[in-house]
Amino acid sequence: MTSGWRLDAQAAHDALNQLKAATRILMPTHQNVDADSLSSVLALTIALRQHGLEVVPIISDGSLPHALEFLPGASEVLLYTRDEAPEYDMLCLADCSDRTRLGKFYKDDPSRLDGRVPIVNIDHHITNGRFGVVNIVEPSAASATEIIADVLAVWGTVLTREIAQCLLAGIYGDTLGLRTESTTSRTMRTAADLVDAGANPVPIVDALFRLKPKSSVCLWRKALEGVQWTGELIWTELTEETFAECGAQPSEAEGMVNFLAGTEGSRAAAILFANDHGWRISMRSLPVDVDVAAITAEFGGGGHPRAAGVQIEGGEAEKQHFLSRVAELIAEPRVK
Ligand SMILES: [Mn+2]
Repeated sequence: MTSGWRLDAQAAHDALNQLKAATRILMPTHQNVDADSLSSVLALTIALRQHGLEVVPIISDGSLPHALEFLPGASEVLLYTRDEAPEYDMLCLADCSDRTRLGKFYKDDPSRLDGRVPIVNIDHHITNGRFGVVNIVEPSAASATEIIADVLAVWGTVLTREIAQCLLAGIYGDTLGLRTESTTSRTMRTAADLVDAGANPVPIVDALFRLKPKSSVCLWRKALEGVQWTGELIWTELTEETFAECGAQPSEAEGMVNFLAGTEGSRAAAILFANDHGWRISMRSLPVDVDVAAITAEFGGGGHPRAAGVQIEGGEAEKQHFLSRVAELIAEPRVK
């Protein structure tokens, strides 16, 4: 696939000027933090400190997944709610398509994101609400970190080995190791430049795709035992009890939906995470004519054409309605 985007250099300059006006910048991850989110935050934190700014990185819903502990600087990140958020007069968000993506940090006090504290918004989701004073939104970029690599070049940031390692981890995380449809030649060139700057793909591949705790095997076994089909939708459900029985963290289920999405006879895959008000649903598709961003948008969710999510409120009836509606939407057009 060819590369279809070019960074708006003026927006990148504007972002740095905004950030320079702050006394302290708070940089929260999105909820269910993943490699792209945390790597974006860590790379920007190191970069902005290099430019003399005070930055506090914080994980917005309280837990750092074990698989992300290898990232340079990860051990210093605050964990909201274990740690108090400090005073701040600027927010810098990366990889957040909307403000509710900030999970508990948002829910505890939505006024935090009402714009009174200016927001610099860097993202690659097509559904991004452009809620910042500066918005750098490039839906053709494979990851937020791919955009940040270009932003740092405009800023004149010295690309240290630590920054390069974070950025490459973010790109690998969102592209499953340069394997997704979103991966362009540009993504690959950026990845290659990061390796030239000292990034090492080996620990990234090990941490993100190979090493796993025993609890993950327990969780995957239960999830696979529970696999069901609604039409051409393959899905399974995970409850908080299942996570507790296995001693597993929510992040340990992240790869499962990608695994299911490759199943012969399916057109889309879903994992339903039961919570106290319904289900958080993560969806994937392989066929290019199945747009899960559009499908989840019908229920108030969003994301990318091949990877998206949505929260369904209610009980068993709402769940069944969602499943059968999705099955209807993904059904292969029959040739007459
Ligand atoms: Mn991302």
